[in-house]
Amino acid sequence: MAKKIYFAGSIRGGRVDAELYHRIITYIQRTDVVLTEHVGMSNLNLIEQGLGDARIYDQDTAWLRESDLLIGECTCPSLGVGYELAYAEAHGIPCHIFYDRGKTQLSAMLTGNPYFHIHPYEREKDIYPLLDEILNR
Ligand code: 6IA
Repeated sequence: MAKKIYFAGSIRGGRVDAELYHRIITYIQRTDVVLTEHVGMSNLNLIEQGLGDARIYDQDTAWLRESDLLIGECTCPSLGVGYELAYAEAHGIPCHIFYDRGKTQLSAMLTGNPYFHIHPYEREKDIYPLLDEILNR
């Protein structure tokens, strides 16, 4: 059965990796359901966000609680993604974290926590076979 995946990636933390998020989401969608497809959209209207923040928080935390797995791309630091990871841990949802080891040093609050499955990568193409394993393909 298709798994429900919560994909986490930076929004207000910066959109430098938005296209990478989109490619990862598309890859996951070959077999599974991504609840947070918008994270990979290139045309997110950040200006419109202000009014809807309470709704965004309620929706995202509800999606987190119903997800089977969180997959995060954490090269671009994001407070929201950090919060989602802690929220997922508190609800017992398995978390897989990817980051480009040549571009960033991940926070010790993630690397120091054995709850998280952490996958540093050197090239984007290294991500996809790991996703196959994580998704039991
Ligand atoms: O602190 P950040 O904004 O970088 O946090 C990013 C994380 O928070 C993502 O993994 C999302 O799941 C969540 N998040 C932050 N902003 C939004 C959002 N904004 N919509 C949904 N999830 C969000 C509204 C965009 C809208 C104009 C389409």
